[in-house]
Amino acid sequence: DDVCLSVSLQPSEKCGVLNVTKITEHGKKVRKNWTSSWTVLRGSLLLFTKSQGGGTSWVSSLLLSLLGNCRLSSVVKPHPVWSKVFGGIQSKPEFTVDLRGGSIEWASKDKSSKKHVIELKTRQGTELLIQSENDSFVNDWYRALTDTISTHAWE
Ligand code: I3S
Repeated sequence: DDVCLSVSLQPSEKCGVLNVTKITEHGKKVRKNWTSSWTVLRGSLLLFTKSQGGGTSWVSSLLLSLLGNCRLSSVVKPHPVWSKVFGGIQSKPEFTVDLRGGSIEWASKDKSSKKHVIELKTRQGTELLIQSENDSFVNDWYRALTDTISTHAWE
């Protein structure tokens, strides 16, 4: 299982490993595909990067978290040296959602059999499930996402 860690640099910045699947895209239901994702919250954007292979993903996450640097793993292309050191993490986000105008709630039992599942709906008609076995970790994310949505409510 992935080790769950997160760091908060600014209130709007947070990162960690979460299980994620889309359930709806552009208003259309899609087949679930749970993946372990390195997840970064930056401003109103939530970025997901697929964690690669078992061990490396959490080791990289651990090191990145200890360094307190969310930036290494996404958007900004990491310096080649860092890429070598933290080889388990891809530099490009797999997908990004804009939280502005979105909504969040705890997923009902019929949405997933898993525990601690957040359901996130975007204004663009994408629905995601976000999950971790670690409940306090998921609670932190729930709070951060809720805060972000309300902070950007009038944009
Ligand atoms: O809501 P569902 O369709 O029961 O979700 C489960 C399936 O997507 C399943 O995949 P396949 O039906 O493609 O074999 C996944 O392996 C499960 O993880 C999904 O359910 P949970 O309850 O874990 O979200």
